[in-house]
Amino acid sequence: MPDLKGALIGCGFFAVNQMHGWNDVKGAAIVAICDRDPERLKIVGEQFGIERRYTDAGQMFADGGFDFVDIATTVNSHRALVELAAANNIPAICQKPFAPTLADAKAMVAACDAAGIPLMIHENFRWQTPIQAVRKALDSGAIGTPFWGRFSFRSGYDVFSGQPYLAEGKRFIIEDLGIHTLDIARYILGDVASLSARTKRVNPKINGEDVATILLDHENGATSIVDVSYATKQAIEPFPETLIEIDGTDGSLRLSQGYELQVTNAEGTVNTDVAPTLLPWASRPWHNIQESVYAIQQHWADSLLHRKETSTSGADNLKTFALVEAAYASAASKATVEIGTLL
Ligand code: NAD
Ligand code: 89Y
Repeated sequence: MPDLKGALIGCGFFAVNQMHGWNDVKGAAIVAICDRDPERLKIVGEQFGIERRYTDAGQMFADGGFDFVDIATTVNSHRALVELAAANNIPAICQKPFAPTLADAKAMVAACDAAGIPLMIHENFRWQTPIQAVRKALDSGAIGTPFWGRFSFRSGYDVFSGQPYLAEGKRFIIEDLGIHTLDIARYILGDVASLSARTKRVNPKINGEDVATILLDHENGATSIVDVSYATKQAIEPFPETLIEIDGTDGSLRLSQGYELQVTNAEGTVNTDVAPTLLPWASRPWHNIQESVYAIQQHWADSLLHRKETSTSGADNLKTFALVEAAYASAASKATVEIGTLL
């Protein structure tokens, strides 16, 4: 397989995982990196032995010599950098959250479509081993047709020490973490017709909401609840596990803390360990997320080489991002929001 050459923009907290992931991906390698902060550029450049280093993304595109760009910056720079990639006809991966607003996200998809380049949002949670195991169990027909679900992420983990900007924004948990949980709900139970949401801020030291409860009506008639919290202190901290309950016409499925999947139907109950692999460069408890970073990046390389659309393309991710916007709108108005009005 020919090697794809990639460039990465944004050498911060999370990009280190992406750089490790690229080292493991077959068929792609990072040849240039960019960060406007020379310190971060130096740290990541030396750690991963990358000699082509830039503090200006425009200059990096002007010099060229790469087949795709991986944008690992925070949300406010996403639109400008994706549009820069489109202007240079370079396929792009962009970290979540897609953009500051749905209008920006739509403009980014339009720019990439007009340039004829693929855009993938780095929405990695659906690539986690336990989430893939739930998808496979449903696809096997083990519980029949799902009619109800719960997708739950409740934690007291200190995310602010590694990502201090999360304490500063007016929006927090839905935009940062709930976006993944909403995407998992779509991935498992299908697209959403309408939703209603309630939010709270419990931690007085942050600006945004740290608790959200969202009721989803899926297009296929299933109902689900997405509940997320960073204000939940428990005996055993579950970060970063998404717990799932699905009831179907022929049985039920439970993904519980400790990465145990239980499937029950007329034939009985089967328990399976669906724990993620601890990759050599990974560390607990982040290994679940870290493995999914490698998985989504391998998916990108395979898709780009074989000219296939990615699972979390820009067009697909608009439907997840619309749920984020809808959840904030519903929490503010206390009304149900029809998703079709946003797309
Ligand atoms: P960070 O602030 O630690 O790093 C961002 C880096 O980008 C900084 O070094 C900054 O100098 C650089 N940067 C910003 N704008 C730039 C520009 N225009 N040109 C060049 N460099 C620029 O942030 P982080 O915690 O690494 O988060 C980055 C993104 O990753 C966020 O969108 C966050 O939501 C996302 N994230 C995703 C996951 C996941 O599992 N998918 C997990 C954590 C964070
Ligand atoms: O930024 C978030 C993400 O995408 O996954 C977990 C996280 O790092 C903190 O909520």
